[in-house]
Amino acid sequence: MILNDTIVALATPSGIGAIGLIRVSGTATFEIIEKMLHKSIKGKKSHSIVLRELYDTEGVIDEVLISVFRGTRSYTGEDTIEISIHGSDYIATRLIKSLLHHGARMAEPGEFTQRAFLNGKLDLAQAEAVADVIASEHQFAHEQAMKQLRGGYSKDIQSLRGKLLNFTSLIELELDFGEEDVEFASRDELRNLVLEIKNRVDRLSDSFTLGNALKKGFTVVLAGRPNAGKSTMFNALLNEDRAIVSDIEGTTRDSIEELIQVSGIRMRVVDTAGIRDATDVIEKEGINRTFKHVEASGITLYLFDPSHTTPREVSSDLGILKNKTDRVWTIANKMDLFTGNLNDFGVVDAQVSAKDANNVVALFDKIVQELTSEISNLSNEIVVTNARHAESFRLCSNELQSILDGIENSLTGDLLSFHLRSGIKALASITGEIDNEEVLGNIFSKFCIGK
Ligand SMILES: Nc1nc2c(ncn2[C@@H]2O[C@H](COP(=O)(O)OP(=O)(O)OP(=O)(O)O)[C@@H](O)[C@H]2O)c(=O)[nH]1
Ligand SMILES: [Mg+2]
Repeated sequence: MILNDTIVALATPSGIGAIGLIRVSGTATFEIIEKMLHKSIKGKKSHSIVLRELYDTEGVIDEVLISVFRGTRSYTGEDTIEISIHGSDYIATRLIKSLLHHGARMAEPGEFTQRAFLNGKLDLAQAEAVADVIASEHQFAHEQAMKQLRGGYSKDIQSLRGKLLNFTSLIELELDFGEEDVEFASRDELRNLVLEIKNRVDRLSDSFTLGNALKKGFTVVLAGRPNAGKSTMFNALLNEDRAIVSDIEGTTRDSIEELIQVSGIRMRVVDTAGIRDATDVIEKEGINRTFKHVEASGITLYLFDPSHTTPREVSSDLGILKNKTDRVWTIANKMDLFTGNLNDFGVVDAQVSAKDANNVVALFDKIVQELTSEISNLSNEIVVTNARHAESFRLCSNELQSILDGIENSLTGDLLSFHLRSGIKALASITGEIDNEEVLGNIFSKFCIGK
């Protein structure tokens, strides 16, 4: 990666728009733009905006606004200008062509952010958060990306690394004393420290399953016997007649899913074929699909009609479902018709009447509450949503476990130090204190051009 050339890219989508934005960054930024101006912008302070006409050999290209960012005060950490043009592909192409002619080159995807990282404006986890902020389509994803952009667990990681490094140097000092039987690093203290750090790292690592599910949309599967009212609840949630509802058992044969938002959390709700011993091949296939969805669900809501289902049937259904997924809630539906006692049915998590949408929203709020409290229990509301980070936390945790086992078995100092260093390296890779070109290239290539 060459840092001393000047890069250019269109930062807005191509096509017609009120405004288009072209970014230029690098040491020759101001030298290049001066060649296209009749009236210089020399002496314009950082963070000022000037109105100018830009020219190529053919004549005027456009009347533009130029935002000036000097030196380290820019996003990339180097001289940058942002040119706001009239949003036309013709103008953008002609302007970029002229910038290239005067010595700039086209930026690679993510290269502006990569420069920000290489110039120390952002750490790697923050740089990745920039891509997540741009990609975020709902409140949860946006919140997590913003937290990470503002530093997220970067500060935590730094402090954990610092503590581990301290111990590593003490242990390595022991090694210098060779034969002499000295112990600068108290093994008890090391054990406590490693336990504390492992606890934190494990919680972050565990939060990925939930964090990733929430980022992509938390899957809620509606399951139960035919006629339990699954499609009715599905329609109530969407507020439209999306799925066919009828009193004929086996109405829904294929699964249908839709996205909804509940208190800032995106949910993928799946209506499924009712579970029974079907003889029809199509219905059988539908029920197979139901089970596949249950297996992949974040939560499965088991709906039953207490007027037409026995406690024994409910408990048998629950046995099957809980075998396939961890989180199953039991929902008594058609409570408008039921006059008996629910006690015999074991734990019932909610009572609803899907037909009049009674208690349905409250039920989904309850799911959100549970997820929110789980997040805060896991790691102070910061969850890991990035697979690369999750893998590094897992690697670090393994090394920490090896240290704990090692202390137990009086492992020699050099081996303890090896595991300490590997653990530190795993943590460091999250914030980018690594010098692996390939990893870096891979991360930034996923960005869009102009960011
Ligand atoms: N009274 C009352 N009827 C309901 C309620 N929920 C659903 N029903 C009725 O129960 C019948 C079955 O509803 P569906 O939503 O089609 O049931 P399902 O679970 O999707 O059934 P399958 O697709 O066959 O598996 C329909 O006649 C609904 O109108 C409710 O809360 N109260
Ligand atoms: Mg149905």
